[in-house]
Amino acid sequence: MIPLVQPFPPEFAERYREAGFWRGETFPQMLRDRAARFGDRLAVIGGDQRWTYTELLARAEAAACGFLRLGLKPGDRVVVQLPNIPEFFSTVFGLFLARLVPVYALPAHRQTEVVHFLRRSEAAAYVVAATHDGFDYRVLARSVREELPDLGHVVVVGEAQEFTAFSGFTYDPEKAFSDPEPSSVAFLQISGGSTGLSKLIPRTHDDYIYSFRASAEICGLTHESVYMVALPAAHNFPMSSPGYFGAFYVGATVVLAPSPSPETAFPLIEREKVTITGLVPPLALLWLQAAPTSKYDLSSLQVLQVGGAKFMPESAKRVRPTLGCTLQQVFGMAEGLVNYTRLDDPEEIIVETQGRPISEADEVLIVDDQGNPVADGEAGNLLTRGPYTIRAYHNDAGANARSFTEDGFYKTGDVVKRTPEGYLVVQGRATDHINRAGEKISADEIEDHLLAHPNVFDAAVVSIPDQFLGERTCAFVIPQGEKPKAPALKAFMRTRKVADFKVPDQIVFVEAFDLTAVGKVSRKELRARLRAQFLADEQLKAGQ
Ligand code: AMP
Ligand code: DBH
Repeated sequence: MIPLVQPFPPEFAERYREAGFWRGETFPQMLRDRAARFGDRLAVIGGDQRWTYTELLARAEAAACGFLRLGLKPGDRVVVQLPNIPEFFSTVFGLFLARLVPVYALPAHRQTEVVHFLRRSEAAAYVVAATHDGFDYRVLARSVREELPDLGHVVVVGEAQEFTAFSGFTYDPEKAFSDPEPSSVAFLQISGGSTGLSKLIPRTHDDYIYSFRASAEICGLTHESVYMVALPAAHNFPMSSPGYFGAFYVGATVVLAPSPSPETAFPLIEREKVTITGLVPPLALLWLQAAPTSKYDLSSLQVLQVGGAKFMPESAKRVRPTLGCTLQQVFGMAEGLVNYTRLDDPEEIIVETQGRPISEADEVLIVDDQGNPVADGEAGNLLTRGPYTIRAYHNDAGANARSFTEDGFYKTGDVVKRTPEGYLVVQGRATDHINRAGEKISADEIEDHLLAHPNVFDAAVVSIPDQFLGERTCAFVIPQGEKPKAPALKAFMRTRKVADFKVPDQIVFVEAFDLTAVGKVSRKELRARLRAQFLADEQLKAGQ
Protein backbone atom coordinates (compact mmCIF):
# COMPACT_ATOMS: atom_id res chain seq x y z
CA MET A 1 0.00 0.00 0.00
CA ILE A 2 1.32 3.41 -0.92
CA PRO A 3 1.93 5.34 2.31
CA LEU A 4 -0.06 8.52 2.91
CA VAL A 5 2.08 11.60 3.34
CA GLN A 6 1.79 15.33 3.11
CA PRO A 7 5.37 16.48 2.58
CA PHE A 8 5.64 19.84 4.32
CA PRO A 9 9.40 20.53 4.39
CA PRO A 10 10.70 20.22 8.00
CA GLU A 11 11.72 23.89 8.23
CA PHE A 12 8.21 24.98 7.30
CA ALA A 13 6.60 22.49 9.68
CA GLU A 14 8.81 23.81 12.46
CA ARG A 15 7.89 27.40 11.65
CA TYR A 16 4.16 26.60 11.65
CA ARG A 17 4.47 24.87 15.01
CA GLU A 18 6.49 27.65 16.55
CA ALA A 19 4.00 30.25 15.36
CA GLY A 20 1.25 28.29 17.14
CA PHE A 21 -0.66 27.39 13.98
CA TRP A 22 -0.06 23.67 14.43
CA ARG A 23 -0.75 22.78 18.03
CA GLY A 24 -0.55 19.01 17.93
CA GLU A 25 -4.34 18.69 17.99
CA THR A 26 -5.92 15.62 16.38
CA PHE A 27 -9.49 14.67 15.46
CA PRO A 28 -9.85 11.90 18.10
CA GLN A 29 -8.50 14.14 20.83
CA MET A 30 -10.76 17.01 19.71
CA LEU A 31 -13.88 14.81 19.87
CA ARG A 32 -13.04 13.39 23.30
CA ASP A 33 -12.20 16.78 24.68
CA ARG A 34 -15.40 18.42 23.39
CA ALA A 35 -17.48 15.53 24.73
CA ALA A 36 -15.86 16.12 28.12
CA ARG A 37 -16.41 19.89 28.02
CA PHE A 38 -19.77 20.19 26.27
CA GLY A 39 -21.23 16.72 27.01
CA ASP A 40 -24.90 17.70 27.36
CA ARG A 41 -24.94 20.26 24.60
CA LEU A 42 -26.51 19.42 21.28
CA ALA A 43 -23.87 18.51 18.73
CA VAL A 44 -25.89 17.16 15.79
CA ILE A 45 -29.46 17.62 14.58
CA GLY A 46 -30.51 15.68 11.51
CA GLY A 47 -33.74 14.00 10.44
CA ASP A 48 -35.49 13.06 13.67
CA GLN A 49 -32.24 12.61 15.58
CA ARG A 50 -30.71 14.97 18.11
CA TRP A 51 -27.34 13.96 19.55
CA THR A 52 -25.45 15.59 22.38
CA TYR A 53 -21.66 15.69 22.30
CA THR A 54 -21.65 12.72 24.68
CA GLU A 55 -23.81 10.75 22.28
CA LEU A 56 -21.75 11.73 19.28
CA LEU A 57 -18.65 10.36 21.00
CA ALA A 58 -20.44 7.16 22.06
CA ARG A 59 -21.72 6.56 18.53
CA ALA A 60 -18.31 7.29 17.03
CA GLU A 61 -16.71 4.81 19.45
CA ALA A 62 -19.24 2.16 18.49
CA ALA A 63 -18.51 2.82 14.82
CA ALA A 64 -14.74 2.66 15.44
CA CYS A 65 -15.11 -0.73 17.14
CA GLY A 66 -17.30 -1.99 14.32
CA PHE A 67 -14.81 -0.99 11.64
CA LEU A 68 -11.95 -2.60 13.55
CA ARG A 69 -13.97 -5.77 14.09
CA LEU A 70 -14.22 -6.10 10.32
CA GLY A 71 -10.48 -6.54 10.39
CA LEU A 72 -9.55 -3.10 9.11
CA LYS A 73 -6.13 -1.92 10.27
CA PRO A 74 -4.98 1.57 11.23
CA GLY A 75 -3.96 3.40 8.07
CA ASP A 76 -6.53 1.60 5.89
CA ARG A 77 -8.55 3.87 3.63
CA VAL A 78 -12.35 3.86 3.59
CA VAL A 79 -14.38 5.59 0.88
CA VAL A 80 -17.35 7.33 2.53
CA GLN A 81 -20.32 8.26 0.36
CA LEU A 82 -23.04 9.50 2.66
CA PRO A 83 -25.68 12.20 2.38
CA ASN A 84 -26.43 14.80 5.05
CA ILE A 85 -27.47 12.41 7.80
CA PRO A 86 -26.18 12.22 11.39
CA GLU A 87 -24.41 8.92 10.64
CA PHE A 88 -22.06 10.91 8.42
CA PHE A 89 -20.49 12.18 11.64
CA SER A 90 -20.49 8.92 13.61
CA THR A 91 -18.87 7.25 10.59
CA VAL A 92 -16.20 9.86 10.02
CA PHE A 93 -15.33 10.33 13.69
CA GLY A 94 -15.44 6.55 14.13
CA LEU A 95 -12.88 6.20 11.36
CA PHE A 96 -10.71 8.88 12.96
CA LEU A 97 -10.87 7.15 16.36
CA ALA A 98 -9.84 3.85 14.76
CA ARG A 99 -7.07 5.63 12.81
CA LEU A 100 -8.74 4.69 9.56
CA VAL A 101 -8.65 7.23 6.76
CA PRO A 102 -11.89 8.56 5.23
CA VAL A 103 -11.89 9.30 1.50
CA TYR A 104 -14.82 11.59 0.74
CA ALA A 105 -17.10 10.91 -2.22
CA LEU A 106 -20.16 13.02 -3.01
CA PRO A 107 -23.63 11.46 -3.09
CA ALA A 108 -23.79 12.47 -6.76
CA HIS A 109 -20.80 10.34 -7.70
CA ARG A 110 -21.44 7.14 -9.61
CA GLN A 111 -19.56 3.98 -10.48
CA THR A 112 -16.82 5.57 -12.57
CA GLU A 113 -15.86 8.06 -9.87
CA VAL A 114 -16.31 5.68 -6.94
CA VAL A 115 -14.16 3.00 -8.57
CA HIS A 116 -11.51 5.63 -9.26
CA PHE A 117 -11.48 6.72 -5.57
CA LEU A 118 -11.39 3.13 -4.33
CA ARG A 119 -8.54 2.20 -6.66
CA ARG A 120 -6.46 5.31 -6.27
CA SER A 121 -6.70 5.23 -2.49
CA GLU A 122 -6.40 1.39 -2.35
CA ALA A 123 -9.42 1.45 -0.07
CA ALA A 124 -10.32 -1.53 2.09
CA ALA A 125 -13.96 -0.55 2.56
CA TYR A 126 -16.80 1.53 1.13
CA VAL A 127 -19.58 3.10 3.23
CA VAL A 128 -22.91 4.12 1.70
CA ALA A 129 -26.45 4.93 2.78
CA ALA A 130 -29.04 2.39 1.61
CA THR A 131 -30.94 4.98 -0.41
CA HIS A 132 -30.97 8.71 -0.81
CA ASP A 133 -32.91 11.02 -3.10
CA GLY A 134 -34.52 8.06 -4.86
CA PHE A 135 -31.19 6.38 -5.62
CA ASP A 136 -30.27 2.95 -4.29
CA TYR A 137 -26.58 2.93 -3.33
CA ARG A 138 -26.65 -0.83 -2.73
CA VAL A 139 -27.20 -1.29 -6.45
CA LEU A 140 -24.22 0.97 -7.05
CA ALA A 141 -22.15 -0.96 -4.49
CA ARG A 142 -23.02 -4.21 -6.25
CA SER A 143 -21.75 -2.99 -9.60
CA VAL A 144 -18.69 -1.45 -7.96
CA ARG A 145 -17.93 -4.81 -6.43
CA GLU A 146 -18.30 -6.53 -9.78
CA GLU A 147 -15.65 -4.21 -11.15
CA LEU A 148 -13.47 -4.52 -8.04
CA PRO A 149 -13.95 -8.07 -6.73
CA ASP A 150 -11.21 -7.50 -4.15
CA LEU A 151 -13.06 -4.68 -2.43
CA GLY A 152 -13.06 -5.83 1.18
CA HIS A 153 -16.19 -4.51 2.84
CA VAL A 154 -19.30 -2.59 1.94
CA VAL A 155 -20.97 -1.01 4.98
CA VAL A 156 -24.52 0.29 4.63
CA VAL A 157 -26.28 2.84 6.81
CA GLY A 158 -29.89 1.64 6.72
CA GLU A 159 -31.24 -1.66 5.37
CA ALA A 160 -28.01 -3.46 4.45
CA GLN A 161 -29.28 -6.45 2.42
CA GLU A 162 -26.24 -8.68 1.72
CA PHE A 163 -23.78 -6.02 2.97
CA THR A 164 -22.53 -5.15 6.46
CA ALA A 165 -25.03 -3.18 8.55
CA PHE A 166 -23.63 -0.03 10.14
CA SER A 167 -26.36 -0.32 12.79
CA GLY A 168 -24.72 -3.54 13.98
CA PHE A 169 -21.55 -1.71 15.03
CA THR A 170 -21.39 -1.72 18.82
CA TYR A 171 -18.94 -0.61 21.43
CA ASP A 172 -16.37 -3.11 22.58
CA PRO A 173 -14.60 -2.26 25.84
CA GLU A 174 -11.75 -4.55 24.82
CA LYS A 175 -10.79 -2.31 21.91
CA ALA A 176 -8.29 0.36 22.76
CA PHE A 177 -7.52 3.22 20.41
CA SER A 178 -4.15 4.83 20.11
CA ASP A 179 -3.77 8.44 19.10
CA PRO A 180 -2.54 9.38 15.65
CA GLU A 181 0.45 11.61 15.02
CA PRO A 182 -0.75 15.20 14.52
CA SER A 183 1.39 15.44 11.39
CA SER A 184 -0.11 12.29 9.87
CA VAL A 185 -2.71 12.31 7.11
CA ALA A 186 -6.21 12.32 8.64
CA PHE A 187 -8.24 11.92 5.45
CA LEU A 188 -8.24 12.26 1.68
CA GLN A 189 -10.35 15.05 0.26
CA ILE A 190 -11.08 15.09 -3.46
CA SER A 191 -10.29 17.86 -5.89
CA GLY A 192 -12.89 19.10 -8.33
CA GLY A 193 -10.60 17.81 -11.06
CA SER A 194 -9.46 20.49 -13.48
CA THR A 195 -7.76 17.95 -15.74
CA GLY A 196 -9.11 14.45 -15.94
CA LEU A 197 -10.30 12.48 -12.94
CA SER A 198 -10.38 13.92 -9.44
CA LYS A 199 -7.14 13.91 -7.52
CA LEU A 200 -6.86 12.80 -3.90
CA ILE A 201 -5.81 15.46 -1.42
CA PRO A 202 -4.08 14.25 1.75
CA ARG A 203 -4.79 16.60 4.66
CA THR A 204 -3.10 16.28 8.05
CA HIS A 205 -4.61 16.75 11.51
CA ASP A 206 -2.22 19.66 12.07
CA ASP A 207 -2.95 21.61 8.94
CA TYR A 208 -6.69 21.00 8.65
CA ILE A 209 -7.52 21.65 12.30
CA TYR A 210 -5.61 24.90 12.07
CA SER A 211 -7.66 25.93 9.04
CA PHE A 212 -11.04 25.39 10.70
CA ARG A 213 -9.98 26.65 14.13
CA ALA A 214 -8.89 29.94 12.56
CA SER A 215 -11.99 29.93 10.31
CA ALA A 216 -14.30 29.51 13.31
CA GLU A 217 -12.80 32.63 14.80
CA ILE A 218 -13.03 34.65 11.59
CA CYS A 219 -16.65 33.57 11.15
CA GLY A 220 -17.56 34.49 14.72
CA LEU A 221 -18.54 30.97 15.83
CA THR A 222 -19.11 30.36 19.55
CA HIS A 223 -20.67 27.47 21.46
CA GLU A 224 -23.99 29.27 21.01
CA SER A 225 -23.80 29.22 17.21
CA VAL A 226 -26.03 26.96 15.16
CA TYR A 227 -24.32 25.99 11.90
CA MET A 228 -26.45 24.50 9.15
CA VAL A 229 -24.88 22.12 6.61
CA ALA A 230 -26.80 23.01 3.44
CA LEU A 231 -24.30 21.79 0.81
CA PRO A 232 -23.26 18.11 0.70
CA ALA A 233 -21.32 17.31 3.87
CA ALA A 234 -18.43 15.82 1.89
CA HIS A 235 -17.68 19.20 0.26
CA ASN A 236 -14.70 21.01 1.67
CA PHE A 237 -16.64 24.27 2.13
CA PRO A 238 -19.27 23.02 4.65
CA MET A 239 -16.64 20.73 6.15
CA SER A 240 -14.11 23.34 7.13
CA SER A 241 -14.87 26.92 6.19
CA PRO A 242 -15.66 27.00 9.12
CA GLY A 243 -18.09 24.20 8.45
CA TYR A 244 -19.21 21.55 10.87
CA PHE A 245 -15.69 20.84 12.02
CA GLY A 246 -15.27 24.50 12.95
CA ALA A 247 -18.62 24.29 14.74
CA PHE A 248 -17.63 21.14 16.66
CA TYR A 249 -14.33 22.78 17.52
CA VAL A 250 -16.14 25.47 19.55
CA GLY A 251 -18.92 23.26 20.91
CA ALA A 252 -21.65 24.68 18.67
CA THR A 253 -24.66 22.83 17.24
CA VAL A 254 -24.66 21.43 13.70
CA VAL A 255 -27.94 21.09 11.80
CA LEU A 256 -28.01 18.88 8.71
CA ALA A 257 -30.30 20.07 5.93
CA PRO A 258 -31.27 17.18 3.64
CA SER A 259 -31.56 19.67 0.80
CA PRO A 260 -30.45 23.29 0.43
CA SER A 261 -33.69 24.40 -1.24
CA PRO A 262 -35.63 27.19 0.49
CA GLU A 263 -38.56 24.76 0.99
CA THR A 264 -36.39 22.51 3.17
CA ALA A 265 -33.86 24.95 4.59
CA PHE A 266 -36.15 27.84 5.66
CA PRO A 267 -38.33 25.82 8.06
CA LEU A 268 -35.15 24.32 9.56
CA ILE A 269 -33.67 27.78 10.08
CA GLU A 270 -36.81 28.85 11.93
CA ARG A 271 -37.13 25.68 13.99
CA GLU A 272 -33.49 25.35 15.03
CA LYS A 273 -32.64 29.07 15.07
CA VAL A 274 -29.76 28.61 12.66
CA THR A 275 -27.21 31.43 12.92
CA ILE A 276 -24.86 30.67 10.01
CA THR A 277 -24.73 28.60 6.85
CA GLY A 278 -22.88 28.43 3.53
CA LEU A 279 -24.21 28.26 -0.03
CA VAL A 280 -22.99 28.30 -3.62
CA PRO A 281 -24.11 31.33 -5.67
CA PRO A 282 -27.03 29.71 -7.56
CA LEU A 283 -28.57 28.62 -4.26
CA ALA A 284 -28.01 32.05 -2.75
CA LEU A 285 -29.99 33.46 -5.69
CA LEU A 286 -32.84 31.05 -4.96
CA TRP A 287 -32.85 32.07 -1.31
CA LEU A 288 -32.88 35.77 -2.26
CA GLN A 289 -35.83 35.10 -4.52
CA ALA A 290 -37.79 33.06 -1.97
CA ALA A 291 -37.14 35.02 1.23
CA PRO A 292 -39.36 38.09 0.67
CA THR A 293 -42.55 36.00 0.45
CA SER A 294 -41.51 33.21 2.82
CA LYS A 295 -43.70 32.63 5.86
CA TYR A 296 -40.73 31.37 7.86
CA ASP A 297 -38.86 33.47 10.37
CA LEU A 298 -35.25 33.74 9.22
CA SER A 299 -34.26 36.38 11.75
CA SER A 300 -31.88 34.05 13.64
CA LEU A 301 -29.57 34.00 10.60
CA GLN A 302 -26.60 36.27 11.27
CA VAL A 303 -24.20 35.24 8.52
CA LEU A 304 -24.78 33.87 5.05
CA GLN A 305 -21.59 32.60 3.48
CA VAL A 306 -21.40 32.32 -0.29
CA GLY A 307 -18.55 30.64 -2.14
CA GLY A 308 -17.42 27.86 -4.43
CA ALA A 309 -17.91 30.05 -7.49
CA LYS A 310 -17.94 33.79 -8.07
CA PHE A 311 -20.84 35.63 -6.47
CA MET A 312 -21.50 38.68 -8.61
CA PRO A 313 -21.61 42.08 -6.87
CA GLU A 314 -25.16 42.83 -8.07
CA SER A 315 -26.41 39.71 -6.28
CA ALA A 316 -24.10 40.14 -3.30
CA LYS A 317 -25.58 43.61 -2.69
CA ARG A 318 -29.02 42.14 -2.12
CA VAL A 319 -28.09 39.82 0.75
CA ARG A 320 -28.25 42.28 3.64
CA PRO A 321 -31.44 44.11 2.59
CA THR A 322 -33.25 40.88 1.66
CA LEU A 323 -32.14 38.45 4.35
CA GLY A 324 -31.17 40.91 7.08
CA CYS A 325 -27.84 39.19 7.69
CA THR A 326 -24.19 39.74 6.90
CA LEU A 327 -22.83 38.27 3.70
CA GLN A 328 -19.47 36.56 3.92
CA GLN A 329 -17.78 35.73 0.63
CA VAL A 330 -15.62 32.62 0.77
CA PHE A 331 -13.05 31.76 -1.87
CA GLY A 332 -11.47 28.45 -1.01
CA MET A 333 -10.16 25.20 -2.37
CA ALA A 334 -9.90 21.67 -1.03
CA GLU A 335 -6.13 21.92 -1.60
CA GLY A 336 -5.88 24.56 1.11
CA LEU A 337 -6.00 28.35 0.87
CA VAL A 338 -9.28 29.88 2.02
CA ASN A 339 -10.15 33.59 1.80
CA TYR A 340 -12.96 35.33 3.66
CA THR A 341 -14.42 38.76 3.72
CA ARG A 342 -14.47 39.69 7.40
CA LEU A 343 -17.80 40.19 9.14
CA ASP A 344 -16.97 43.81 10.03
CA ASP A 345 -15.55 44.75 6.63
CA PRO A 346 -17.10 47.75 4.88
CA GLU A 347 -20.06 46.72 2.70
CA GLU A 348 -18.10 47.57 -0.44
CA ILE A 349 -15.41 45.01 0.33
CA ILE A 350 -18.01 42.39 1.26
CA VAL A 351 -19.86 42.93 -2.01
CA GLU A 352 -16.96 43.43 -4.40
CA THR A 353 -14.25 41.00 -3.23
CA GLN A 354 -13.77 37.32 -2.46
CA GLY A 355 -11.96 38.08 0.79
CA ARG A 356 -8.45 37.74 2.09
CA PRO A 357 -6.54 34.70 3.36
CA ILE A 358 -7.15 33.13 6.77
CA SER A 359 -3.56 33.32 7.90
CA GLU A 360 -0.76 35.85 8.04
CA ALA A 361 1.42 32.90 7.02
CA ASP A 362 -0.50 32.33 3.78
CA GLU A 363 1.88 33.32 1.01
CA VAL A 364 0.02 34.62 -2.00
CA LEU A 365 1.76 35.33 -5.31
CA ILE A 366 0.03 36.77 -8.33
CA VAL A 367 2.13 36.24 -11.42
CA ASP A 368 1.94 36.60 -15.19
CA ASP A 369 2.33 33.64 -17.54
CA GLN A 370 6.13 33.94 -17.31
CA GLY A 371 6.00 33.72 -13.53
CA ASN A 372 6.75 37.39 -12.84
CA PRO A 373 4.74 39.15 -10.13
CA VAL A 374 2.10 41.57 -11.42
CA ALA A 375 1.30 44.92 -9.80
CA ASP A 376 -1.60 45.25 -7.36
CA GLY A 377 -4.81 45.74 -9.28
CA GLU A 378 -3.59 43.70 -12.24
CA ALA A 379 -4.92 40.24 -12.99
CA GLY A 380 -2.54 37.30 -12.73
CA ASN A 381 -2.26 33.63 -11.82
CA LEU A 382 -2.71 32.87 -8.16
CA LEU A 383 0.01 30.77 -6.52
CA THR A 384 -0.03 29.97 -2.83
CA ARG A 385 1.88 28.27 -0.05
CA GLY A 386 1.10 28.16 3.64
CA PRO A 387 0.31 26.31 6.85
CA TYR A 388 -2.76 24.52 5.47
CA THR A 389 -2.06 24.30 1.74
CA ILE A 390 -0.90 20.95 0.43
CA ARG A 391 2.50 20.34 -1.14
CA ALA A 392 1.41 17.25 -3.10
CA TYR A 393 -1.55 15.14 -4.19
CA HIS A 394 -1.64 11.45 -3.30
CA ASN A 395 0.09 9.13 -5.74
CA ASP A 396 -0.07 11.36 -8.80
CA ALA A 397 3.36 12.36 -10.08
CA GLY A 398 1.94 13.96 -13.23
CA ALA A 399 -0.49 16.19 -11.36
CA ASN A 400 2.19 17.08 -8.82
CA ALA A 401 4.59 18.15 -11.55
CA ARG A 402 1.87 20.32 -13.13
CA SER A 403 0.32 21.77 -10.01
CA PHE A 404 3.25 22.89 -7.86
CA THR A 405 6.20 25.17 -8.44
CA GLU A 406 9.67 24.00 -7.55
CA ASP A 407 9.54 25.93 -4.30
CA GLY A 408 6.29 24.33 -3.29
CA PHE A 409 3.66 26.89 -4.29
CA TYR A 410 0.31 25.41 -5.32
CA LYS A 411 -0.78 26.69 -8.72
CA THR A 412 -4.46 27.29 -8.08
CA GLY A 413 -5.37 27.81 -11.74
CA ASP A 414 -7.36 30.88 -10.68
CA VAL A 415 -6.82 34.31 -12.17
CA VAL A 416 -7.20 37.01 -9.52
CA LYS A 417 -6.50 40.65 -8.76
CA ARG A 418 -5.35 41.96 -5.40
CA THR A 419 -6.82 45.18 -4.02
CA PRO A 420 -4.58 47.65 -2.17
CA GLU A 421 -6.12 46.32 1.09
CA GLY A 422 -4.93 42.80 0.23
CA TYR A 423 -8.31 41.37 -0.77
CA LEU A 424 -8.61 39.07 -3.77
CA VAL A 425 -11.07 39.52 -6.60
CA VAL A 426 -11.51 36.41 -8.73
CA GLN A 427 -11.37 37.23 -12.43
CA GLY A 428 -11.56 33.81 -14.00
CA ARG A 429 -9.16 30.96 -14.35
CA ALA A 430 -6.30 29.69 -16.40
CA THR A 431 -7.37 26.06 -16.60
CA ASP A 432 -10.17 24.63 -18.70
CA HIS A 433 -12.58 23.30 -16.15
CA ILE A 434 -16.21 24.28 -15.85
CA ASN A 435 -17.43 25.66 -12.54
CA ARG A 436 -21.06 24.57 -12.71
CA ALA A 437 -22.81 25.93 -9.63
CA GLY A 438 -19.69 25.25 -7.58
CA GLU A 439 -19.13 21.73 -8.98
CA LYS A 440 -15.84 21.68 -10.85
CA ILE A 441 -15.96 19.63 -14.06
CA SER A 442 -12.91 18.70 -16.08
CA ALA A 443 -13.29 19.40 -19.81
CA ASP A 444 -10.77 16.62 -20.56
CA GLU A 445 -12.77 14.09 -18.61
CA ILE A 446 -16.05 14.84 -20.41
CA GLU A 447 -14.38 14.93 -23.84
CA ASP A 448 -12.90 11.55 -23.14
CA HIS A 449 -16.32 10.08 -22.38
CA LEU A 450 -17.85 11.61 -25.51
CA LEU A 451 -15.01 10.25 -27.64
CA ALA A 452 -15.99 6.75 -26.55
CA HIS A 453 -19.21 7.08 -28.57
CA PRO A 454 -18.88 5.40 -32.01
CA ASN A 455 -20.48 8.36 -33.79
CA VAL A 456 -18.29 11.02 -32.22
CA PHE A 457 -15.25 11.97 -34.25
CA ASP A 458 -14.04 14.68 -31.89
CA ALA A 459 -15.40 16.72 -28.98
CA ALA A 460 -14.47 19.91 -27.18
CA VAL A 461 -16.15 20.87 -23.93
CA VAL A 462 -16.32 24.47 -22.75
CA SER A 463 -18.04 26.59 -20.11
CA ILE A 464 -20.74 29.01 -21.22
CA PRO A 465 -21.94 31.78 -18.89
CA ASP A 466 -25.30 30.82 -17.44
CA GLN A 467 -27.66 33.10 -15.57
CA PHE A 468 -28.60 30.49 -13.02
CA LEU A 469 -25.67 28.06 -12.80
CA GLY A 470 -22.96 30.68 -13.25
CA GLU A 471 -21.53 28.41 -15.93
CA ARG A 472 -22.99 25.53 -17.85
CA THR A 473 -21.20 22.90 -19.92
CA CYS A 474 -21.43 22.99 -23.67
CA ALA A 475 -19.98 20.17 -25.76
CA PHE A 476 -19.05 20.86 -29.39
CA VAL A 477 -19.16 17.57 -31.21
CA ILE A 478 -17.99 16.57 -34.68
CA PRO A 479 -20.08 13.55 -35.65
CA GLN A 480 -18.85 10.63 -37.72
CA GLY A 481 -21.04 8.16 -39.59
CA GLU A 482 -24.63 8.54 -38.53
CA LYS A 483 -25.07 11.83 -36.66
CA PRO A 484 -26.29 11.12 -33.11
CA LYS A 485 -29.07 13.18 -31.53
CA ALA A 486 -28.21 15.41 -28.56
CA PRO A 487 -30.53 13.57 -26.11
CA ALA A 488 -28.98 10.28 -27.22
CA LEU A 489 -25.49 11.61 -26.48
CA LYS A 490 -26.63 12.78 -23.06
CA ALA A 491 -28.14 9.36 -22.43
CA PHE A 492 -24.82 7.86 -23.55
CA MET A 493 -22.99 10.00 -20.96
CA ARG A 494 -25.27 8.50 -18.30
CA THR A 495 -24.30 4.99 -19.38
CA ARG A 496 -20.73 6.01 -18.59
CA LYS A 497 -21.82 5.89 -14.92
CA VAL A 498 -20.67 9.35 -13.98
CA ALA A 499 -22.23 11.95 -11.68
CA ASP A 500 -25.23 13.58 -13.30
CA PHE A 501 -23.72 17.05 -13.05
CA LYS A 502 -21.13 15.95 -15.63
CA VAL A 503 -23.68 15.34 -18.38
CA PRO A 504 -23.27 18.30 -20.79
CA ASP A 505 -26.07 20.85 -20.50
CA GLN A 506 -25.87 21.61 -24.18
CA ILE A 507 -24.51 19.83 -27.22
CA VAL A 508 -23.70 21.67 -30.42
CA PHE A 509 -22.81 19.69 -33.55
CA VAL A 510 -20.20 21.20 -35.83
CA GLU A 511 -18.65 19.96 -39.04
CA ALA A 512 -15.09 20.72 -38.10
CA PHE A 513 -13.22 22.62 -35.43
CA ASP A 514 -10.77 24.77 -37.22
CA LEU A 515 -10.11 24.29 -40.88
CA THR A 516 -7.24 26.71 -41.06
CA ALA A 517 -5.11 25.30 -38.31
CA VAL A 518 -5.82 21.61 -38.16
CA GLY A 519 -3.55 19.98 -35.63
CA LYS A 520 -1.81 23.24 -34.81
CA VAL A 521 -4.05 24.49 -32.04
CA SER A 522 -3.86 23.23 -28.49
CA ARG A 523 -7.09 22.00 -26.98
CA LYS A 524 -7.04 25.02 -24.75
CA GLU A 525 -6.96 27.39 -27.72
CA LEU A 526 -9.52 25.33 -29.55
CA ARG A 527 -11.92 25.50 -26.63
CA ALA A 528 -11.37 29.24 -26.30
CA ARG A 529 -12.13 29.79 -30.00
CA LEU A 530 -15.24 27.64 -29.92
CA ARG A 531 -16.51 29.44 -26.84
CA ALA A 532 -15.83 32.87 -28.35
CA GLN A 533 -17.55 31.95 -31.60
CA PHE A 534 -20.55 30.54 -29.76
CA LEU A 535 -20.94 33.65 -27.61
CA ALA A 536 -20.60 35.93 -30.64
CA ASP A 537 -23.30 33.94 -32.46
CA GLU A 538 -25.59 34.14 -29.43
CA GLN A 539 -25.15 37.88 -29.23
CA LEU A 540 -25.91 38.23 -32.88
CA LYS A 541 -29.09 36.19 -32.43
CA ALA A 542 -30.11 38.23 -29.40
CA GLY A 543 -29.61 41.44 -31.34
CA GLN A 544 -31.83 40.36 -34.21
P1 AMP B 1 -11.53 22.64 -5.64
O1 AMP B 1 -10.06 22.73 -5.96
O2 AMP B 1 -12.26 21.57 -6.37
O3 AMP B 1 -11.77 22.57 -4.18
O4 AMP B 1 -12.22 23.97 -6.16
C1 AMP B 1 -11.70 25.21 -5.75
C2 AMP B 1 -11.91 26.22 -6.82
O5 AMP B 1 -13.26 26.73 -6.77
C3 AMP B 1 -11.06 27.45 -6.68
O6 AMP B 1 -9.75 27.24 -7.13
C4 AMP B 1 -11.84 28.42 -7.53
O7 AMP B 1 -11.61 28.20 -8.91
C5 AMP B 1 -13.28 28.06 -7.26
N1 AMP B 1 -13.86 28.94 -6.21
C6 AMP B 1 -14.08 28.64 -4.91
N2 AMP B 1 -14.64 29.68 -4.27
C7 AMP B 1 -14.78 30.67 -5.17
C8 AMP B 1 -15.29 32.01 -5.12
N3 AMP B 1 -15.80 32.54 -3.99
N4 AMP B 1 -15.25 32.75 -6.25
C9 AMP B 1 -14.76 32.24 -7.41
N5 AMP B 1 -14.26 30.99 -7.52
C10 AMP B 1 -14.28 30.21 -6.42
O1 DBH C 1 -14.98 25.54 -3.93
C1 DBH C 1 -14.34 25.08 -2.98
O2 DBH C 1 -13.66 24.06 -3.06
C2 DBH C 1 -14.40 25.81 -1.67
C3 DBH C 1 -15.16 26.96 -1.55
C4 DBH C 1 -15.22 27.63 -0.32
C5 DBH C 1 -13.69 25.33 -0.56
O3 DBH C 1 -12.93 24.21 -0.67
C6 DBH C 1 -13.75 26.01 0.67
C7 DBH C 1 -14.52 27.16 0.78
O4 DBH C 1 -13.05 25.52 1.72
